[in-house]
Amino acid sequence: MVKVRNLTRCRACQSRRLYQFLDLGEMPIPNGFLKKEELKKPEEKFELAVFYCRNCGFVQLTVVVNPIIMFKNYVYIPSTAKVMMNNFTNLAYTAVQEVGAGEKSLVIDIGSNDGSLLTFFKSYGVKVLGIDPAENLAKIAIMNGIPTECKLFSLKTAAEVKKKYGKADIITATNVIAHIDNLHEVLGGVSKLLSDDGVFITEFPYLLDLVRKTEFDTIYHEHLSYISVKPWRKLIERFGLEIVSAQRLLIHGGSIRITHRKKSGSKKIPDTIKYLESLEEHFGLYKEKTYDNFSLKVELLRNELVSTLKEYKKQGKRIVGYGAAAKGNVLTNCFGIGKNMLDYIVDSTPYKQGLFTPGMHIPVYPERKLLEDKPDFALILAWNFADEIIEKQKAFHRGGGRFIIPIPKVRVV
Ligand code: DWN
Repeated sequence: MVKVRNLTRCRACQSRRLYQFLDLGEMPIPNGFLKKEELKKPEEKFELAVFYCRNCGFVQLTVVVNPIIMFKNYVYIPSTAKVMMNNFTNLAYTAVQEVGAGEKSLVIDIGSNDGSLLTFFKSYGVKVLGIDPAENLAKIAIMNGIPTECKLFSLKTAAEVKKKYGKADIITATNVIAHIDNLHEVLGGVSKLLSDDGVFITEFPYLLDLVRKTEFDTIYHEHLSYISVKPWRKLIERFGLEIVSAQRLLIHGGSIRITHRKKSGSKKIPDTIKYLESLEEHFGLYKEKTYDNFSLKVELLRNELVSTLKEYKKQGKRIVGYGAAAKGNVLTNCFGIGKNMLDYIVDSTPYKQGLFTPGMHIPVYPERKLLEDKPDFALILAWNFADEIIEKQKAFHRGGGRFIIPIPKVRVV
């Protein structure tokens, strides 16, 4: 199996005019958690660096790690966060209203994970189908009554699904578009699978938020692309689709929900799209200088966070991590924050507890350890859920425990 390939052309426009602006070093895949007995084995590391496409503005990793390595057995589930479940409730409601879905309607979720989103759709009486390559999660979804095809989505999968289930009235893809290498094939498949009056709704982290809030740790091997509206619009129009609306979301450090329909022939670009594209221009998303400045801001953040942690360690303080997130594994590996600084990490995901983080080999424990052990500080590695976590751990806070939030700036609360 080819484990990794170098990107030579832009994933969106195929241009070779790629400008590398950030190199975070070599590190293991971000959800490559290890069992105790695996710690002694050599760990595969892959380059983590980023290109800006001078032709269309699409931002993407310099290498593509084989998705089978990353997604065959997957430990990320969105259902650990109330914020995500609230977002799914809203997405299902909005989509059903948009197309007036009923019991004859079919909703397909690409990257359906454990079926959480489709469970909300199912409550409207529509037919649902999940498509996801993670065997472990597909099993859970099926057990929860969500029919799921366990495979990667592609033109071939789209043809098979259309033959077996018919066209879809709603196709969703939340936090999966950024993970897809063969975007052209997937968008071709969506276009074939979507009914003429159907909607295709995507949600992905928004490049404008990533750049403005220095969210460098959301750059990892699972996220092949970092997307802004302008290059995305140009790309989807090649597949007979058009954007009908876009909505910025607070989740995952700042995301964007984009609703598409089949091209209606009108050349009119919705005002929200025009506004977002002008905002992207205003913040320099289509200038190389912006990305050079971004790299500098990452260095400043590294110095600020590491010196803060070192100072507390010098004072004899005990610090732990909170949230064994993929982004946390990037931050700890990139900044060299290991067991010398974090005694352990607590996390609510059952599949991660008892394991060790990739690269830094920091042990992961259930959340209850925080109150049992009462360290001085908890570094919130899942900073995108800081409010939810601090609310949940009020007792730790009232007992004198302090939280360190690393992004967008180092803050102690
Ligand atoms: O795209 C992706 C994003 C959406 O999610 C995936 N490729 C991978 C994943 O990235 P992540 O692992 O950085 O996602 P999260 O959801 O930000 O990770 C949060 C972590 O924090 C989870 O392991 C769960 C944990 N958590 C916790 O321990 N207590 C979360 C909450 C809200 C909590 O209260």
